[in-house]
Amino acid sequence: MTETTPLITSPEHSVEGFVREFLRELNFTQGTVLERATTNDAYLALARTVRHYLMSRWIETTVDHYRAQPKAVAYLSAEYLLGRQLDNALLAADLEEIAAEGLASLGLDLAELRDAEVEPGLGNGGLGRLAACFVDSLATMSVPAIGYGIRYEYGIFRQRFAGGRQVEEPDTWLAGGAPWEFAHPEHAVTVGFGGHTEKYTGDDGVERSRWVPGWQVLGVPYNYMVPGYRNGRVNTLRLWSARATHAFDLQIFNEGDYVDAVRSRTFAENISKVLYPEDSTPQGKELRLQQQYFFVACSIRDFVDQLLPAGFDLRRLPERIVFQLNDTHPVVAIPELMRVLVDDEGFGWDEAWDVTRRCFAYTCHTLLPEALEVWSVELMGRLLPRHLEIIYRINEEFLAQVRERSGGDELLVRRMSIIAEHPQRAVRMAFLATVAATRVNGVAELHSQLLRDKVLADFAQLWPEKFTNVTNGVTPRRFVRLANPGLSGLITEAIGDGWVTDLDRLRELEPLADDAEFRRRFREVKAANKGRLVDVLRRRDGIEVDPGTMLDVMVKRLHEYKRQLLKLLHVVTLYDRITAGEVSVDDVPARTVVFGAKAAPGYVMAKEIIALINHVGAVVNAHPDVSTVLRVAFPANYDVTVAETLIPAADLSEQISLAGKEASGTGNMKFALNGALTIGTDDGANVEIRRLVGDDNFFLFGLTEPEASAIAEAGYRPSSYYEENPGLRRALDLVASGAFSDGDRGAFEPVVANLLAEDRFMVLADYQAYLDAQARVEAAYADPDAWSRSAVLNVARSGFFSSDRSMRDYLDRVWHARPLPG
Ligand code: 26W
Repeated sequence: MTETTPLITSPEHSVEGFVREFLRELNFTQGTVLERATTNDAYLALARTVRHYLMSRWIETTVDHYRAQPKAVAYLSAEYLLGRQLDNALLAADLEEIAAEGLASLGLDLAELRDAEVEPGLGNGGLGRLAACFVDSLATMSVPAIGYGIRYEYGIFRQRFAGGRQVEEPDTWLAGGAPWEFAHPEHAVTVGFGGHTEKYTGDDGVERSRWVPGWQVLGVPYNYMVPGYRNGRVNTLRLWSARATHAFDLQIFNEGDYVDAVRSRTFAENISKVLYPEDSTPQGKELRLQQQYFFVACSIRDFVDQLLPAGFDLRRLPERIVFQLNDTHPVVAIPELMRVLVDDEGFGWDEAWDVTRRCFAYTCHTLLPEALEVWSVELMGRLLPRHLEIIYRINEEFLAQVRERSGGDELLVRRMSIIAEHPQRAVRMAFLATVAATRVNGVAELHSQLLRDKVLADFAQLWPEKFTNVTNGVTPRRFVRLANPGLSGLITEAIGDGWVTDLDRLRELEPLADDAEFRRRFREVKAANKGRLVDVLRRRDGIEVDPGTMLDVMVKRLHEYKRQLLKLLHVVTLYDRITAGEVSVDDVPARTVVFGAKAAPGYVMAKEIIALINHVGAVVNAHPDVSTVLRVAFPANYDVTVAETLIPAADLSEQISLAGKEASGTGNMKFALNGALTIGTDDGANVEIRRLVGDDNFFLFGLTEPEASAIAEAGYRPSSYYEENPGLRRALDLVASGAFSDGDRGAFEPVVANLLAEDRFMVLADYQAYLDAQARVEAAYADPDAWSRSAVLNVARSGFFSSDRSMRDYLDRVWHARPLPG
């Protein structure tokens, strides 16, 4: 901001100033007094007070960006797993101590108010959390950027267990109030759906087509602050909420059909009602496509109308914006921009395409073929008839290029066509994104290589320069500085606090790995974090965990490719060996295996596996001998807030997916940065973690991707491993025997049967290697000092996995934009 007077004056940065602001909020906004205030009153007043300290930065950032008209980044994501906002805002505003002291002077406890916040669970897992880390880094790096998404009324379901089985409950995250959002109905956008297109001749004599939507909804923007870390910048996250264009149809109402009168209203509002809880297998539901088109149409209109100066020449749009497509979910933005340029702005097709194909970049986050979204031509044509026309034309021109470059190789044409002919005519969104984007990237080196070599091989052949890699990262502000204050203090004491915004500085810790005193203090911090976790799990879930045990943690969505079953077979094997007297409890280091995982409600096998984990856990925890050295804990409703307490307490991080299936993983990075050692396969970002922390500080096991695909190629016979490996056979037989289901042999028969018959993700093939690696873990854990030396090296060598570094890579390799410091 130039030297002109600040637009607004922030409250005084002092305990007195803070208390004054807080009481004003409590009295005048919350409408109550301290003596009568509920915890929620106090929390809402606190949140608004902190907002006030960030407001001037927010407005200055917005005004600066508008004045400077720099190249900006618009991150289009259907999911943002933000986590709680209070602590991050206090950190950004450097208000932690002042707030704690100010509240204490009023007899209020910051920790208690902190727990009153319900985290916005507007995402499923990795992809959603990554988006949240990325917008945090863009703000902290002063990059002109805006996140666009959907303000779901209900986020990811709340998970609870009944008889060990997952039960889903609606996520009423807005019920207690939403102090971090700012509604702007005055900037609402009208979005069309359905209807038909009609041809007409433009006054330039050109044959044109226009869309006549069948119905419309209003998109109301809600702005959220994205505060940079103490850099005076606050970026915006704009989430769209659907509203009916008119409250209700008075005409119909007067005719007495009240339900019908409000029908269109509920119909419209359904669009942003709830997050789809799937994170791998699209259900192809119409409402999902409505959600996708709704938020991208609002976002493109909003950017052109609100962020570009009036009369801006849209031919120069690529100089002002890059739309980053977070997986295929926002890809309908491509035909939408074409529609706006051709139909609304009167551009010619080629002109419009020349602009559009320079405005988008696409990140793919998966390797599972079933996770790549396709929309039937029937549905696309019914919901978005004009967009289907545009997609057909894009495909036509693209295939002409393919024919020309391949000398008319029709097989290649059919293989690369954006329109799949089988099993039904459908639009392949990943192909549309790849054709239109300037850059296509995977989220870890191995993943990006597999995209080039397998998933999008034909396209990488055609446009090798388009394909790049940007390895994921996580924000050190939330996942180290906030989640692990003990470790943060230790690091800052040793190397200063520059690491919070320059994580490569962690390298300076390396020599301290050889410092016995530093190692002792590191172990002390880990022990304290374990103590904190024990309290949280007891209070939250009534789960008793012994802090003196090795905490072996596996937290991520429940999916067969992530192989929670392999971890469970290890538990069953240990149980079997101890109960069979093969192993004495004295020779086994005491271990607590902690699971955290939600299953998509429609994913039957995943829900069976959750039930099996809970049933095995119940038997293990109740066994008089086994439970002295082995426990299973499965806190329900794993979310960002649980992760922030669990990860800093972990000793062992389970990253055991079948090689070639996990695109990257980001939990693996959070564990390494918090001083846990990883047991893992050479999959996703594990490969880069192992390379950086060193083989001695990583427990590698299992098939590599080439080995696994060779076995699959040759024909994988899981039962052969059952026949040849007695330990494996006994473990599977134990499950099949009903030992963990009160003798009911049928209870988990489907799980065992699938492993013996199909085992798509080769749990049985990697079983022995995994057991052997766990034996190495036990041997290593027997020497706490050596273990902590390895752990310190993991922290020191994991600075690369900062989402700030990921943003630098995107800025250099994909966006060609740069920060605009305050
Ligand atoms: C239902 C459709 C669907 C399909 C895929 C919904 C959501 C997805 C996401 C792409 C799944 C996802 O979250 N992928 C994860 O993305 C992370 C961030 O890049 C990676 O670290 C994980 O490896 C990847 O599984």
